[in-house]
Amino acid sequence: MSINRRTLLGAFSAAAAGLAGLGNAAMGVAGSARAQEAGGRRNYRRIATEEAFSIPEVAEALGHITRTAWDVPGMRLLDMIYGEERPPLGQRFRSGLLDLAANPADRLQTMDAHGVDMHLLSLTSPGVQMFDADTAVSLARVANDRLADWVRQYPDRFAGLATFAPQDPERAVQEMERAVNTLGLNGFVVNSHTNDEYLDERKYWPILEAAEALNAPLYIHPRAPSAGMVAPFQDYNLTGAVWGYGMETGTHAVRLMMSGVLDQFPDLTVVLGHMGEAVPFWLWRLDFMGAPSRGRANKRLPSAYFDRNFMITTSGVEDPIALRYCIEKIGADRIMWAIDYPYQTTEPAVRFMNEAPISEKNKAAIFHGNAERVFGIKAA
Ligand code: 1DF
Ligand code: MN
Repeated sequence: MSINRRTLLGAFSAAAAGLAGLGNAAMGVAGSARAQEAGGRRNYRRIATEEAFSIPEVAEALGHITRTAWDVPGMRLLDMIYGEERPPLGQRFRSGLLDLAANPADRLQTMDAHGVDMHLLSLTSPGVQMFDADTAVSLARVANDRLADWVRQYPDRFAGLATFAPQDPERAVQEMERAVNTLGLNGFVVNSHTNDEYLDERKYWPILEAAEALNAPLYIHPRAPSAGMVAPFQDYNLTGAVWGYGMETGTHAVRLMMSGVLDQFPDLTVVLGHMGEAVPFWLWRLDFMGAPSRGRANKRLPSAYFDRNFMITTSGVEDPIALRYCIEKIGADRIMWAIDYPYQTTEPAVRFMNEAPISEKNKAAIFHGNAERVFGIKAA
């Protein structure tokens, strides 16, 4: 997708959002609890774009890993959620992750209580990427089938990013094609490295090629840092969302820019969570230090790849100053709202965007218009 088409479509959906807004105001209470806003606040369609789930089969397989592979980065969190003895936080995460499998009404109730219209669902990190290839391939299929069932059952409440097993790129591509062409899912999630390898490696190019050809975004979600970088994150428990996730995933994104791999896939859309995993803050310096004139693998400035190929979401960064920086730096048409359910609570994530000191037009784009355009979600 070219930036021109993107820009045009963006202008179109912003205009459509304005019309929808008038419609809502004129209708008053639209017969749905979601139409009623706390404090009489202006109503937006709210599409949350990094919303996690699991299924019992994957939870069980991750439980097995916690009993057999202690020496792997990020195991502390996995044990909290999937181990036998779970602290209250681990139990809370686990119930949230498995609520769709248990009873979708539970999650819908939380969404309704806070005016969230839709979750764009993805199998929670580390997905199937810690399993042997055969297990990963078969669990990815099961997870995608289950996900497609929920989307089919509640088409105006759930959309979904498909999982695949990078351990076997050829079968990954088959599953990616099935996920879009047969299941109708909206894109893909990959949880950063796989067996300490990154997607710029040539053996993973078919995955990038498939995402581009299917016109389906690839959301690079965090996981704990790869073995080669994890050491200084270990002793203070920094491997997780506190710092390790962002450093790992930001590094993955920078590798895609600096390897030149994106010259092969100019129309690929990559999505980064967590306000862009710090990359937007680094763009000026990346361009200065990483210019192609310094004899590097990238043909273009890092920011040229970032502008052409990347979108970001607000997951887990409810900071209005960071949001305003990103709007100014990369543009509101490249930012999408997210909660990161169940790891973040819904109410503050909604309030953050409700109260963000930004224009109504930008708010509509970030709350729903950009997600509709980028993930092919039917406008409400
Ligand atoms: C956490 C955060 C866990 C995120 C996640 O998946 C996750 C956490 C295991 O708080 O431990 O996806 N996150 O995206 O920030
Ligand atoms: Mn997340």
